[in-house]
Order: sequence, then C-alpha cells, then structure tokens
Amino acid sequence: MDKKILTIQDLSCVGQCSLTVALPILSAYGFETCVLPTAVLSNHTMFKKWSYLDLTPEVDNIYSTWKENGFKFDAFLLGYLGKATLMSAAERAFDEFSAEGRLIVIDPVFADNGKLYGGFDMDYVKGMSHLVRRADIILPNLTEACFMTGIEYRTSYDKAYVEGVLAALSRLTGATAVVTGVELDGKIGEAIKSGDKISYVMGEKLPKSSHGTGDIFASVFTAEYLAGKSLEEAADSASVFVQDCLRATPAEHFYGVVFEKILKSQRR
Ligand code: PXL
Repeated sequence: MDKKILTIQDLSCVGQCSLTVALPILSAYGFETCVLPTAVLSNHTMFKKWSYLDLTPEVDNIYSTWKENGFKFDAFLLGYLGKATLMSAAERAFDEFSAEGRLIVIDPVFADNGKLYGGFDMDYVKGMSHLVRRADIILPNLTEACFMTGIEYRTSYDKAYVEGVLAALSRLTGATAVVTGVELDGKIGEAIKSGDKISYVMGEKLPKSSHGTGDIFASVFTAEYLAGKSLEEAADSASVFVQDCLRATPAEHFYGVVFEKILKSQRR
C-alpha cells in the first residue's frame, strides 16, 4: 500500500507556505497526504496584519475520532506549530497514530537570519529542542540550529563552525540533521549529519530569498526521501526545486514563490 503522510502545520489562507505548499507537493509525489492544521491564519506573518485561530482546542476531538476510525500514518512531517500546546499534540500523534516503521521529520520553523519569527519566545525554543528528540530527521536552518543548541549565530563562519553545530545537534537529538541555509565558499546548501557521517550538498547562491521556501524544501525533501532517495539526493532535489521556484518568481510577487509553476512543469 502507498504511504500515508500526516503533515502537522498551520493553514495560512494566503501566502504560499506551510499546508498550502505541503499538501500539493506531497500529493503530486503520489503520497496520500493527511493534515492536522495547527492554526488557521488569514495569511502568513510576514504581511503587515494577520488573524490567528489556534486549533489546539479541536485536537482532542480530531484524535478521538481518528482513534475510532483506526487511522495510522507511515510518516509525519511537522512544520510551523505556532504554540507549545501543539508540541504535545504532535507527541500524542506519534504515540497514538504511528504505523510500523514510521518516519518522523521535524522542521522546527521558529526563526531565520539570526532572529525568532514574530510570536515566538525562548520557551518555544526550549519546547522545540525537546520535541526534536522524537525525530528521525530534523531540518533546521542555521539560525534554528543555533537557538536549539545555544551556539552563537554567526553570519561569517567556516566548516569547523558548521560541524560544531552538527555535533551539538547530534548530542541534543540523535536524529539525522539536515541543516539548511549553510553558506560556504560562495555557495549555499545543506550540511548533513547522519550517525558519524557528515556530507554537504551545496549549490548556487541566488541573489534573492523568499518566504515559504523552507516549507517547500521540507516537503520536497520528505517526498523524495520517502520515495527511496538518499539524504543527499533528497536534499539536492529539494534545493534545486527551491532555486527553480525563486528563478520563476517575478520581483513584484513579494510574499512567496510561484512553486505551482515548477510543480506543474515537473508533472507534464
Ligand atoms: O514559512 C514558515 C511559516 C509558516 N507559517 C506561518 C509563518 C511562517 C513564517 O513566518 O508566519 C504562519
């Protein structure tokens, strides 16, 4: 039977991030994609204003019904949870709805460029640092990796610094770590630590970045990995996908990337 994935992240009604990218991407890869929306927002938090409905109060209801229906999932992909209450909800999902041999992928999603996203604090970081211990694979960007390990975030660094961060993540979680947004020798990419093995998947650094690309990376990476690719191959495909999205996005489209165009061209 085909794999069934549960992705746990917010539904930002406008903004090409979290569930509105994970659902189409994972589905396009042919996986049955189920969702636990953590919150419903009018749009993501990079716009000037947003509304926010926390869905924590609905989790019990959803879970008890899932239990009665006997649902189990082969993989979990976690993104923006928004509130610490959703971390315990995620743990409950792992405990109660895991199929045998299930995979847990956690993208911590709380910071970038050295700063926490709006609405997050150090308690959230602490909670996430605990939750990632449940993961098989974690996908932090360098900022999140630094927050979780207590290592000082730098904008200029060398391989030794990156490998120090990887080692600290290993001590924290034991999970395979795929650290995104690592810049070395004028290139950008991922530093990966799986057991004792460290590898790098580096590509061209484009002169722009955009909101939502981390969520796209996580979705493509998870789909490719579940489809049987190696960590490095999955990271490379996900990076190339994100780069193609960035290239296809017109400058005036400021709040996300036109991933739909890339997904469509791959499905033709
Ligand atoms: O792309 C990460 C993300 C997801 N969901 C919401 C966000 C962000 C980043 O800011 O605001 C609501």
